[in-house]
Amino acid sequence: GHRPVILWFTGYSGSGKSTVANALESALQQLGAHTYLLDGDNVRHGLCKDLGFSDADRVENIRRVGELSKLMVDAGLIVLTAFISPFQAERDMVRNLVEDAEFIEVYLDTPLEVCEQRDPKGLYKKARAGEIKHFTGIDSDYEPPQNPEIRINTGENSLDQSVQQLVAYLQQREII
Ligand code: GGZ
Repeated sequence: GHRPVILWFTGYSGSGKSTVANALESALQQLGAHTYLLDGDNVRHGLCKDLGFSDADRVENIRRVGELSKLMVDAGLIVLTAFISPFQAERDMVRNLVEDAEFIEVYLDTPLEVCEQRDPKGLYKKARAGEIKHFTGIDSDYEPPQNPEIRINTGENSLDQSVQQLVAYLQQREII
């Protein structure tokens, strides 16, 4: 069994949010937990397809994802979300939608230089060239979490180590 929670991943593009969240989801499913992973791939083409990357659109994106996550927690799932979610106010808003014990902020504290070096989709290069506007870390803000439950630097830790850190935390909190 497990307790329903939101595992809210936040960090720059290329920081490892989706990679770590996907690997953690597999590990949780192997333990028999019922999970759902929300990210840009399954949200920005549907529920949020009217939204872009202005500050206001990001705020609305996170508001919708937060409300959806709350419903999924009410349904008993472990919800993993992988959005940049650059602003503390919106992350706190989601935290306040659910019980204290049901929100776990996971900060992918991978330095911007490492994310830009990885540049898996070539987006940083385009942002530097001015071909993409309002790119997080280049010409759009990212507010680091003030009090994240978990901090992970994927520049210094392997994927297995990151997943282990999260699984150990969830076991210690008796969530799984
Ligand atoms: C940031 C952008 C932008 C801009 C497109 N700024 O690495 P990716 O490609 O796959 O993940 C990024 C994703 C960010 O969407 P989110 O929904 O997570 O953002 S937020 O939480 O701020 O609403 C990136 C791609 O979309 N992308 N343009 N200008 N990321």
